[in-house]
Amino acid sequence: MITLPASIRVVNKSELIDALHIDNPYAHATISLWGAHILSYTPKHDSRERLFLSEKALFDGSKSIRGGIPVCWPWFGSRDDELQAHGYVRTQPWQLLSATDETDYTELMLSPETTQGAGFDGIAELRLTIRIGKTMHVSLSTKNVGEETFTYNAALHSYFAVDDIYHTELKGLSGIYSDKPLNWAEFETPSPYLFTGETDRVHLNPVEKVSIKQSNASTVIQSYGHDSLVVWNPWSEIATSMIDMDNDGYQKMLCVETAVTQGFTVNPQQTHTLLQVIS
Ligand code: TA6
Repeated sequence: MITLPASIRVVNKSELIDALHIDNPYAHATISLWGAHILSYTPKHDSRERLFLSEKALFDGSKSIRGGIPVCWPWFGSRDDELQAHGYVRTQPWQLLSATDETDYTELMLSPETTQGAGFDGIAELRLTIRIGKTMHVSLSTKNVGEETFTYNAALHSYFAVDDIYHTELKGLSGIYSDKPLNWAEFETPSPYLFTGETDRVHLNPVEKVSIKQSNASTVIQSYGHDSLVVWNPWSEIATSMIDMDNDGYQKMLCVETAVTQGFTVNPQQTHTLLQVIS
């Protein structure tokens, strides 16, 4: 491992999984080296945890960690029965390439053990760059280092913490969305955007700024390089059927995912970056 700056120490999440805990003048954050999975982010100016992490999240390597920010790549959603949903980099070890304390933030750069896997033929270099400061920047860069063009999908599948999903409003989205539970039928985005049941929607309006409004606070999410925002809450019945989610866990979370779902084509030597900024 590289030499760590003063703000970072290694913590053990399980026998298999180490994480990096960052504590700098602006924020606390924890990042699992398994999946480059951000588990928590709390800016110090308001001491409010921005991310939801399931109390029953598994750290045994059997599946992706439930909550935080899973990195979905090189596809989004299910591909076919043989291949795991949301790609294969969220369930592999990542390596820390660099970590530095800068004036306004701590910056880390990570890469997965491999970008090669069944279901993807591209030759790619993948980097996740995270800046922990008064805001958190999460930037996923995909570089084509091969000689053939490839097309990929991806998502920063962020689980945001909410006090109470029944008193949560998502602001900033409009236009048509495709509804997964209703066989991808298209509907107009509701206004106000409130939550009363299972929600699993791909909004093809790549708006840059949305916010999750709760009674006393708002979390602002800015997105760049995306073609969609995905909004997900499993609600009660599905949450109850999940081994890594409390029955009531759905009341404390809302996924707002900065995503490429329509396929982004990357030419040789080109880089495409998906960025989510959380404040
Ligand atoms: O992003 C929404 C979604 O694709 C849902 O359809 C739901 O399955 C969710 O992600 C969680 O997927 P996971 O594979 O992490 O259980």
